[in-house]
Amino acid sequence: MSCQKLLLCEVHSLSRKFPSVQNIRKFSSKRSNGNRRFKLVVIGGGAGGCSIAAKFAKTLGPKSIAVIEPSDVHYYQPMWTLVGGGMKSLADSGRPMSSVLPSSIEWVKDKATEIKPSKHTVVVGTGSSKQEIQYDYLVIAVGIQLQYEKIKGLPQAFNSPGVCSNYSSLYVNKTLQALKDFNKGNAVFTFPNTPVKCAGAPQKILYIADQFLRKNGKRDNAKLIYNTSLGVLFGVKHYADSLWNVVKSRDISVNLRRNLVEVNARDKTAIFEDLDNAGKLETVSYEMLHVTPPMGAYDLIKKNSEDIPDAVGFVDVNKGTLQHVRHPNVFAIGDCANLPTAKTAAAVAGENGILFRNLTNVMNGKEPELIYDGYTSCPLVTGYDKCILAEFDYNGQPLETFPIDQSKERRSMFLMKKDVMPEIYWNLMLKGNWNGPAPFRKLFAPFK
Ligand code: FAD
Ligand code: UQ1
Repeated sequence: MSCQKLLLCEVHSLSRKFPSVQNIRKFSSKRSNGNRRFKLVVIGGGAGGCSIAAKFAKTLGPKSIAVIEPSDVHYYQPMWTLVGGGMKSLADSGRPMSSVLPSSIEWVKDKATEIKPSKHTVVVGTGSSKQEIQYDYLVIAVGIQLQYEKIKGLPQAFNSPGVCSNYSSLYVNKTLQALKDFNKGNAVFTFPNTPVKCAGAPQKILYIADQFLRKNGKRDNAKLIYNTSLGVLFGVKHYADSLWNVVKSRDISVNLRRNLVEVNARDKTAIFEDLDNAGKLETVSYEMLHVTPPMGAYDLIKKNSEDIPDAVGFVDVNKGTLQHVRHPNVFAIGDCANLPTAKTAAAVAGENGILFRNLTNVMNGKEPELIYDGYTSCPLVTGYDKCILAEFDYNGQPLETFPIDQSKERRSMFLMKKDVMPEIYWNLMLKGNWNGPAPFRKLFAPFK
């Protein structure tokens, strides 16, 4: 069955498991009988868009908020690391969009195609179905775009065995299949030469693969290779030191400054450029290839929204207040914002309380008052029962919640990632009631 057909089956089974909220107001941009002006418009119904819409749904009246989001399914993407390793299913990671958006908002089930900040307008749809939606206040939460097509030979190579990627609902099920099919040879894992979401995920699956192959008696026949475009294993030394120990103890080869440029599925080779020697290419044969795709700002922001992006293409916000630097009635949250921190759902949790208070102030004619410290977290899963819980701020300073050394591999942190975090996400964060673990950090501070 093709990846797309598999996905459709998933969507149908999800709708049976999580019935849609009955009274949610949904209109397609093709029908123009709905209200087209809203006090608050949120673009994107992912981690950031859902959680911020939920917060404002509690304070603004009905019909005040519109969420523009084209997808039928909302995915808890952090679970895909575990899906790739066979610890959860893809269906476990998704819920119908209608069941996670607040019931009092208007869901514009379409794609935003242009933002016109000078006219306080978002354009949705294209061609004859194009329509304009007006806002008093705007929150941009569209995430970051996957760009598999920037690698020669992709995405076509995903149709061949052994090529997989935890970063997409289309390809994540191929990871477990590739592990099961593996007999001998190279298992290669990549990290692109672009900003990414969850910078730890490209190596989490490397460690899971190592454990999987050991459990199945195939590790001796395997060479595990981690080729990363970065010059370091992880951006924060406190955790990178521990990860180097993991890599050495598990006999994994790490090559820094290697960027995947081509996949040749016919002869099962991957071609990398050496970022320190211009023009030098290296060909690596693979039995299994896990690709972390290049990523970048969506064209919506980068090309189609005058005065919204920074020079690179992400939404140009104040890194403390999350308010747009030129348009005071526009804010951004999550992966689409040009915040100099690691892009994660944990960062979204740290941001959403700040954004809510600051935008509420602006709505009441006051100045933003809260300042985001860049809090982000990456549960670095290192196998089927271990995890290093990285937590840090804008300066790369550890900002740890628990009164233990979190740079050590721990089973408790693995259980938190696997069993506790999904509950926090679905039941607290998406309902607007989780601003990250700062209160727990304060509670545990005396025990550190
Ligand atoms: P998203 O959640 O991606 O949502 C963006 C939404 O915008 C989507 O629903 C999309 O359909 C919509 N959209 C896009 N374009 C448009 C448009 N033009 N118009 C309207 N809507 C649009 N984070 C962690 O904290 N911990 C982890 O362990 C972790 N592991 C991860 C592992 C993997 C494999 C992956 C892929 C991610 C992981 N993350 C993790 C990162 C986390 O999932 C993201 O950082 C988080 O989802 C960002 O939230 P967001 O709202 O900015 O973007
Ligand atoms: C977190 O708050 C969060 O957002 C919901 C995540 O995203 C899935 C995380 O992975 C982590 C680790 C946190 C931080 C939470 C705690 C309890 C340390």
